[in-house]
Amino acid sequence: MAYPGGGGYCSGPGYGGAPGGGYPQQDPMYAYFLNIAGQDGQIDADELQRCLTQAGMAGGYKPFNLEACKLMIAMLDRDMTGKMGFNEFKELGVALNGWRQNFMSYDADRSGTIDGMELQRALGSMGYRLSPQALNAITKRYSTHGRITFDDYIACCVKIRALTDTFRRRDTAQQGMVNFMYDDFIQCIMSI
Ligand SMILES: [Ca+2]
Ligand SMILES: [Ca+2]
Repeated sequence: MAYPGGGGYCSGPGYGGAPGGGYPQQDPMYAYFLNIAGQDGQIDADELQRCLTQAGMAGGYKPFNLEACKLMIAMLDRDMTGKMGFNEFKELGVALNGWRQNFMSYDADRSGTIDGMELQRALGSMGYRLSPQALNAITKRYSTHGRITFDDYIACCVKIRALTDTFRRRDTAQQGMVNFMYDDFIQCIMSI
């Protein structure tokens, strides 16, 4: 099997459980959420980018990767609104913490970036079995001057997971092989 089985890291904490019941108004996070979400009470990619940039999540002085924000919203958008509601936002918090801990465990010198080899090791530890060629292509795509920042790392993790899930759904025999029609292939790739 070329990819992590049985749900991969999405079966970790924060996934699968029913979103917290009760009244969101009583949740201390709710005011913070509303402050980011603005009038419509939903967080879109621009709002999420602003929030994560202000929280210093991108490291350095650049804004948080907007592509990563879009990917994260799409990943957690259970009610298909295209934006992030309160429960989805809380799930994101859990996922972000997991990625951050994972990222920092590879960032030995605490520079806020990891190198290509470390990214490849991280992907391996998530269960992805990829050829050196595939790993090199990923590293090239997500690094800047050989270094990978946290937000680029997230973009990479979310995308490889989403594409793997899409592939796995079509790989009914679980053999790591699928026949794609051109139009279907484009739909899969372009919607992520
Ligand atoms: Ca909003
Ligand atoms: Ca939503």
